[in-house]
Formats: sequence, C-alpha cells, structure tokens
Amino acid sequence: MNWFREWMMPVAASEHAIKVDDLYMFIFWLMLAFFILICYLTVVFALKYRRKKEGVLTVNFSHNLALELAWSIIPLILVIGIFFWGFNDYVSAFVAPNDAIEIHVTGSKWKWAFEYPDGTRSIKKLHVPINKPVRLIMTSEDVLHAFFIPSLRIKTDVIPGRYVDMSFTATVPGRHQVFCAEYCGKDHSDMMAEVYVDTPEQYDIFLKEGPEELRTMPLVELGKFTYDEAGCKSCHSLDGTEGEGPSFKGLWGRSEKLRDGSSVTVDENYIRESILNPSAKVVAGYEPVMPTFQGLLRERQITGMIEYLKTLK
Ligand code: HEC
Ligand SMILES: [Cu+2]
Repeated sequence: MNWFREWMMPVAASEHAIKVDDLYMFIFWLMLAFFILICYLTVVFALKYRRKKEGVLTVNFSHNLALELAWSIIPLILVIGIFFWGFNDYVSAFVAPNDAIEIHVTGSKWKWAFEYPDGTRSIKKLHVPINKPVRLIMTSEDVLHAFFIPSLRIKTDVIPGRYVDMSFTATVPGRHQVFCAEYCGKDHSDMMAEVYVDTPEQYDIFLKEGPEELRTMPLVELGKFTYDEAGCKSCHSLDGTEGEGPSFKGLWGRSEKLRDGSSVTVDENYIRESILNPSAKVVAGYEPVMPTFQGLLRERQITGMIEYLKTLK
C-alpha cells in the first residue's frame, strides 16, 4: 500500500516524517476498520430489529455488562497506545542530539532568515547537510509566525520574545517547501522559504561562498537584495528621507562633511570603510550608531552595495 501512502502525503524527507506517516496510516486504517464495523452493525441492527408487525414490541433488554466493558476498554487501550506512540515520536523530533548543527531562524514580516554556526546568513533559503541532525532555534522579530516544513513533518509556532526549537535529520536531497502557517498579516501567503538538503560538499560550498544568489545575482541586484536583507533599510532611506543614518539617495560622488570638520568624497573605498568600520569616519550631524558589518557581508555583497549606491542618483 505504499503508493496509497505516497498519494496521500508529501514526500517523507526525514526519519521523523516516516514515523509520523506510520502513525498516521495506523490511525487511518484503524478508523476505517471501525467505520466499516459501525456501518455494518447499523445496517444489520436496523434490519434485524425493524418493526415487523403492528403492535409487536421488541423485547426490552436492560444491558450487557460484558459487551459494555469490551466497547469501553478496547478503544481505551487503543487510544492510550496511540498517545504514547505519538508522544514518543514528538519527543524524538523536538529533542535534538548533542552533536546537532544549530541554525538560528528568525521570522519577520514577511520573510525567514537563517544564520549558521560559522556566521553565514541566508534569507528564504535554508541549507542543511543530508543525514546530519539539525537543530533550529527560532524566534520572531514582530508577530506570531509558524515554521512549517510539510515534507519533514515539522511545524511549530515562532513567538516574539522567546526561543522555540525543533530538530530533524533530512534524508532526501533536493529542495523542500517551507510555509508560514500562522496568519501574520498582509503578505502572510508570500512568507515562504525553501529547504535545500545538500550533500556534504554542496553544504561546504554554501558555507564558504554563501547562498547561490550571492554568486549569481548581478551586482546591482545583489546590492538591492543586501540592502533589504542586511537591514540597511531600517536606518538608510532611498528617497532622501532622513533616518537614523543619512539617506542613500544621491550619496555617490558627493562631498561628505565629517564630524571632525574634514570632508571626504564618497567613492568605493569610503563606502567600503563605512560598512566595515563605520566609526572611522562619522558623518557630521549623525551619531556613530551604525554597527559594523565586518564578517557579515561578503566581498561580493559589498561590491554589489557600492554598485547599487551608484544607481541612486
Ligand atoms: C542602526 C542604524 C544603521 C544601520 C542598520 C546601517 N547604518 Fe549605515 N549609517 C548609520 C549612521 C547613523 C551613519 C552616519 C554616521 C556614520 O558615518 O557612522 C551611517 C553611515 C553610513 C554610510 C556613510 C553615509 C554617508 O552619508 O557618508 C554608509 C555608506 C553606510 N552607512 C552604509 C550602510 C550599509 C550598506 C548598511 C547595511 C549593510 C548600513 N549602513 C546599515 C546607521 C546605520
Ligand atoms: Cu508569518
């Protein structure tokens, strides 16, 4: 009956997913058996005890202790069994082994961001190595979201102000879909991501060289992407509005007055330095509050950022 199971369920891409399906199919067949039994008895009794002659009443039974005990105790044993079966699977999914790779997941309106143990970050694309236990440590920046990977059969609420975790060992290589399963506002239905189950070599390349868009996106696009992803947008506007930091509009090539009274022309090296060592040259009229992006942005992202800034006339 494997085809039936595969027809009913998405791919089972982890050991846990197979366990969930085993339990699901057990409950399914058990319920089907009860359904048939109950329908059968309903029809049989309706025929057997139907009114045959006007005025003739069915013999008046009081009760049957053995029968009542049987239909109480047998289902009770079944549901207790199902409870422990399910609980056991739940615990094994949520308690990670000690050697699990810990990946941080942050939900925000309306995207999922991931951070790996070596500091690599990715957005909307989660990379995990195949056959290695992974522990996701999750939180939300704003509202309640829910992280749901159907083919791994895991799903949990992601709550602002606290961490929740989940673990899994993916066994099927390739791409799997992630959804947000909690209505979280306007673009909730767009709040999707993908899990890439990589071979160890692919995973190493990902950690070393970053997500694919970083290698393949044209520079200007990558700059725009980084502007959104790395959070520059929370302090730097694109339209000239003053934020916590100067707007990026018209930044390229202008002569910037610095706090210490000197001035500097905005060129490649100045932008690079502003990103990696923001307090080295502080723009007049601003506080030195910008965090350094040393180690967080890769070389190509910085170049992309510079090319993008050039387009903001
Ligand atoms: C917490 C707010 C904040 C974030 C986030 C932030 N910056 Fe800044 N940034 C500032 C402030 C404030 C200044 C001005 C003071 C200074 O020069 O350090 C500034 C200055 C700059 C400058 C020089 C601007 C000028 O007018 O000369 C550049 C370039 C820059 N930031 C790039 C970035 C990039 C790229 C990012 C995202 C990767 C980013 N910043 C993220 C606050 C921020
Ligand atoms: Cu959401």
